[in-house]
Amino acid sequence: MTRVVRQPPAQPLARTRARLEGTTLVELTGLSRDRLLGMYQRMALIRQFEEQAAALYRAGRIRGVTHTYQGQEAVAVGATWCLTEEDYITSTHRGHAHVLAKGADEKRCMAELMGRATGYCRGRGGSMHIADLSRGILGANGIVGGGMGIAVGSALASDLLKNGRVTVCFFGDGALNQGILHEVSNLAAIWRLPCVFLCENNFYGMSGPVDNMLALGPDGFKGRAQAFGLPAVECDGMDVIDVFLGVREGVERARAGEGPTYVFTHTYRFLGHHVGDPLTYRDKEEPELWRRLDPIPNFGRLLVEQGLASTQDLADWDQEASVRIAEAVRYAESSPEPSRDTLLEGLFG
Ligand SMILES: Cc1ncc(C[n+]2csc(CCOP(=O)(O)OP(=O)(O)O)c2C)c(N)n1
Ligand SMILES: [Mg+2]
Repeated sequence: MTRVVRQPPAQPLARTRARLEGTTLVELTGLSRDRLLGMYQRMALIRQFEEQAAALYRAGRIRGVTHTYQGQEAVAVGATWCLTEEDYITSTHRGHAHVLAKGADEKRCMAELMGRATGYCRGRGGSMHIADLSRGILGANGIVGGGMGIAVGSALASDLLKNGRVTVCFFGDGALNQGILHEVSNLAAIWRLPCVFLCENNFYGMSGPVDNMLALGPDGFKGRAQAFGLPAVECDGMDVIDVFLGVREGVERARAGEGPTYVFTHTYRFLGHHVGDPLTYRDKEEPELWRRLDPIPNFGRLLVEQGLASTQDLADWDQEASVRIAEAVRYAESSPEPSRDTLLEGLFG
């Protein structure tokens, strides 16, 4: 197996900075100042949630397996910032961030991770199974590629009901090799369903580097979409604005009845595949290189340069995020475990 040190893009937010020549962030994105600041605040909340989830898992206070998302926050937030509350997402085994970005409550998420009755799935799903249908969150999923059929089913329902809702299907580079992807891409393309296939290429599936796992033609990732006659966009997954602009193209196309789009984001998970991963397959130098592109402080600096926030604001929002997550942990720990008499509830067969 080859072990290459993957070089990150030379400059953080390079694509956004290039687009900002002669304009402002508000003009470039069409987002209000509050929405732009909200991107930073949500990414900070997700980072704190993930740091706490990892610490709690290591301390034995969360059972099962936990996959965290530090480094990839720009993808979840950039993508969901294109959506309305009524739109849908499907998520993955690395899904805490997707659901938090779509507006899930951090207290109920933390309670789910800790197996408590107040969690989104009453403590029965755990880290990989958080759903909140009231916010269009159709579920994280422990099966790689498991969200894809659900996403296209949801897009078909929206198409039949003509309700104008779009579904964003999050999945990893590893899921690009799942058979279901080909089935649903074909169907969604033929029926021009309103969905966006959002690939988070973090360069590894479990312990397998993407170079050893993924056969790509001369057009790289986009070639996969071209095979279905679908348009594709490639984004810097460490740049929340670049992700937002890329996914928005897909969402607009879907809403206009023009069918699905593939969005390939290139991003990086700073930590292991799961908490406790010994990371023997990755060079130690590599995450350090990518940390220079950390999507949160780099976006914070841009907000300050744009005159939208002060460094003190950023520090305050980081602090607020850690207070909210500490409260979420307290809420979860003071919640009861599911009682024995509910053991048979929610079973189908
Ligand atoms: C169908 C299926 N096969 C294998 C697994 C075991 N597994 C869990 S995560 C994972 C790697 C997924 O990689 P990727 O899609 O790139 O997501 P990432 O972990 O990088 O976020 C594998 C193989 C699984 N959960 N489901
Ligand atoms: Mg991956």
